Amino acid sequence: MSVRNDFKGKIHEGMLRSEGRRFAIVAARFNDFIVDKLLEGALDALRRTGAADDHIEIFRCPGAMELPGLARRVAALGRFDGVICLGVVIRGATPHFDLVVGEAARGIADLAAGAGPAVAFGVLACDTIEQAVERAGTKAGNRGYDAAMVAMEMADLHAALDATDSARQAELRPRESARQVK
Ligand code: INI
Repeated sequence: MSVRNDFKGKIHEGMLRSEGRRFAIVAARFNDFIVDKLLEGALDALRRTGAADDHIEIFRCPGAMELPGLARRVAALGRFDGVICLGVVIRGATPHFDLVVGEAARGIADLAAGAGPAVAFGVLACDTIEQAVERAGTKAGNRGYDAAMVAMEMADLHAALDATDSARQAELRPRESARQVK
């Protein structure tokens, strides 16, 4: 059976569109020749789906370890519908690979699970530079592009959920005030 064809109830799913929405890209500078390719991919995805350049802001930090802290500050500004986090961590280059990747992933996931804007994780964790290059616009796609698509889908879903939530609140309000009058 195909759920899409057979299911008669409501399916909540974001659309891949970014027109009128505001996005922040938070990108580390470490391994910047690869991060810049992720950044290009993310910008390409946002522009192709309708986001205007003046609705996109880029924030840079030294390394992937700094991404969660900066992304949290940026999300708290309150003007973005989506925050896209980009970085590249390469095992060969650091004995504290697991620490850097783990902290970046945990911090960004914490933020994504909060009540703020949609947050996407576009951090490459690779054994070699070649693997990272493959995932940044060559053999294996572009994870920056993918992360931007995730951010816009989730931003669209957040907006739809906010709208149903406010409709529900508006529906409840007259009943609540009627109850208080009694
Ligand atoms: N940061 C990265 O983004 N990628 C790496 O591969 C990396 N290596 O190899 O160490 C890296 N380290 C820096 C780290 O993110 C912090 O900037 C640093 O520890 C200062 O807090």
